[in-house]
Amino acid sequence: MGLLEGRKGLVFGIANDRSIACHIARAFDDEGAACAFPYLPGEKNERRVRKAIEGLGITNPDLIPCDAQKDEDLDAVIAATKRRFDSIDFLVHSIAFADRTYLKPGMFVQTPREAFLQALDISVYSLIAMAKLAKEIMPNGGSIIAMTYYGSEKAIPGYNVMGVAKAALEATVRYLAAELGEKGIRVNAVSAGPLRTLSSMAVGGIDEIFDWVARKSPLRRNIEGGEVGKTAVYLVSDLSTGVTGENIFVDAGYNIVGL
Ligand code: 0WD
Repeated sequence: MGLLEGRKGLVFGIANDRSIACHIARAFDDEGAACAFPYLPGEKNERRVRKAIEGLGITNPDLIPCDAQKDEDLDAVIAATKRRFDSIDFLVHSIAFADRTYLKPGMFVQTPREAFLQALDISVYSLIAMAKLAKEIMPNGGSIIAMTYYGSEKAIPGYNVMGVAKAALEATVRYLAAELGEKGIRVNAVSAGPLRTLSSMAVGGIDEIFDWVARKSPLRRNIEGGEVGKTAVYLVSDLSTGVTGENIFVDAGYNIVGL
């Protein structure tokens, strides 16, 4: 029997088969969980998302269009989820966005207000909005997971406004964990090492980051998506019932080294 047998929930953020959310969905499916998948609306996007999920062997996936900047879309996701599952046990927030013009070394200081607000809205505020709605359909408690990166703590060339967003996201995880704990809802972040996805390719200088991690991390390599998936399983399963408000690094140990 799988570690997540009988559990059901939402996985936000599959864009294609490389998405971290896709690795998480695969690991959840392997452990017996049932997932529904909100995705960024658009015909082309839907085709890619469907293909990625069907590639996991999940036929007829529950796809729910949702632009995380729109409250009405988030409301619709919860309504559809209630119809489908009645209640849920987990929610994975694996979405982020920033205008790539400003994700280049030397461009942080140029970040316009609009790009800043958009990055923080999609990458951070959406977690608060999702948690507010999800708690209504988590009567038995549950687990919420957000994806973050070390650029929240240290200045990583090119990560720029996204680093600011991740710092805010990590603080948001702690405040949500503190407030929702009495409802039995745990909220944690997973800080993944770099992975080649649509989002990470937008970060100028990403190839140098991969090379550096492979040379300098304690494990002397980059991580694999499946390793994030396994940690997400841990955070949703009963193996982690005493864990909330944490930021768990899955980064081959890179964050512990000084040089
Ligand atoms: O190295 C990496 N890839 C790392 C990613 C290291 C550590 C953390 N992360 C984080 C990202 O910051 C993000 O929070 O993991 C999360 C998932 O990112 P990903 O899997 O690397 O990227 P991707 O496959 O592009 O998925 C992110 C998706 C979007 O993709 P695109 O490429 O279409 O922008 O977030 C979704 C969208 O599917 N997204 C939205 N969803 C709903 N509403 C929105 C939106 N407004 N904007 C973006």
